[in-house]
Amino acid sequence: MLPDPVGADMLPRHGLVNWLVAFALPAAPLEPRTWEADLSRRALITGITGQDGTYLAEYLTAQGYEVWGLVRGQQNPRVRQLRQLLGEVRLIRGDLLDQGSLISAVERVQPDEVYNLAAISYVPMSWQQAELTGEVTGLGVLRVLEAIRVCSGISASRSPGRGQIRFYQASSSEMFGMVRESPQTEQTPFHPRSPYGVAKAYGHFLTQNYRESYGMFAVSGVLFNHESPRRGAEFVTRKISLGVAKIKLGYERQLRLGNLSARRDWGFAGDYVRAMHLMIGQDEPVDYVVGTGVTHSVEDLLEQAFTFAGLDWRDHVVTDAAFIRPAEVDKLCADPSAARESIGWEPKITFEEVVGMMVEADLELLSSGGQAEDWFGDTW
Ligand code: NDP
Ligand code: GDR
Repeated sequence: MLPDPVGADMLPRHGLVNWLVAFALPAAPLEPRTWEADLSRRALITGITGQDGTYLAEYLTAQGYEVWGLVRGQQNPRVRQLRQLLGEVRLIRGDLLDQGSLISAVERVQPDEVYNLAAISYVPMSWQQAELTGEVTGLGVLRVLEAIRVCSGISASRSPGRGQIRFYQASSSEMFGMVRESPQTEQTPFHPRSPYGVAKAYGHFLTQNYRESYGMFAVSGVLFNHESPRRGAEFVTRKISLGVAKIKLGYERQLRLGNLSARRDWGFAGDYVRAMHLMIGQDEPVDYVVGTGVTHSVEDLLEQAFTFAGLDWRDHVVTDAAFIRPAEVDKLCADPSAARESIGWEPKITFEEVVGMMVEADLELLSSGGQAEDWFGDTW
């Protein structure tokens, strides 16, 4: 292995050996591993520094996996936080914009499972940087699938073997957009309403296409909104939980928001990473819709969060046209019955519980002198 040029602050709290940052190595043939029989499975997670990446890494580590995470950039500031959360995860450099880096990562890690969670995931940003969103959130899926295909020696005339690398794609309810029916199922057609939704639809169909073209074990989870205290500060749930904490502690008086009547099916991120693992462990690759089946408005969310802290949202919330999107998704609601019946997935944490958890965590964070990750608070 090449020497580690990473600064000392990237070294693990719990030992250098565990915190292995690997680099491109010469090509080595992949050894087939048997999913069912091998207890020490190896997972590669793209997007490990994001909300879901951290929960998934914790979950898989607890299941006995050796977990590797793909990290982009020379000095990614989120690595420090990741280190505090997850001492045992190994990191490898790579970027969804760089095909060679993904091939090197797959060659180096030789994973049994690849979870592609990396994306530009903030919907408003997808209008500001539509081309980049297409490159990362859309074409990035192609590059990860190609890395797996090339490293596994799969082609139109050579099918994957028994110990093939399994692939999970983070698809999104945003693909339903202007919904054709409610609740949404695996059969509901897509009508995306943002460049992000369009890019996700490309990744979704491409995953299906690689399954059908090459026989690869490739599944997509069509996940509805899921939240947690680790949610980025730009998303509405966290913007509200942080806003409540700032108002309660006297740092601010107002919270500026966009469309309060939008409705979403909000769940807890920790529950949703279990669904990812269940989907990748199926006998056959089948896509599922994953959500709670219950929908709430942004106004309901405000009521829940402010009341939790003993406040009335009507005294503090200001609607600001700058946060209204060029095209909105008005209402999303999952029908998760197929996932429940086929893979036994059910959410454990309710909307009320996750909102309470987030407000509590932000009150604690800010009152102990901590800060949320910087977000420069731009409008769409
Ligand atoms: P986050 O925005 O929290 O995380 C996104 C991750 O993608 C970060 O780790 C980020 O890394 C990484 N990333 C961005 N660009 C690149 C790139 N060019 N190369 C490599 N990595 C990159 O998202 P979530 O954890 O919330 O969501 C995970 C996935 O699930 C995303 O694909 C999202 O679109 C999808 N999804 C999420 C839902 C939700 O409600 N959370 C619902 C449905 C789908 P860095 O730290 O370097 O920026
Ligand atoms: P979403 O989540 O777009 O559904 O995408 P977000 O929390 O950004 O918005 C949810 C709804 O709240 C309304 N809203 C606001 N949103 C934000 N961010 N800021 C505001 O001030 C505000 N005011 C009102 C929005 O208009 C919207 O209707 C999330 C992301 O995680 C995607 O990556 C993922 O695919 C989908 O969920 C499922």
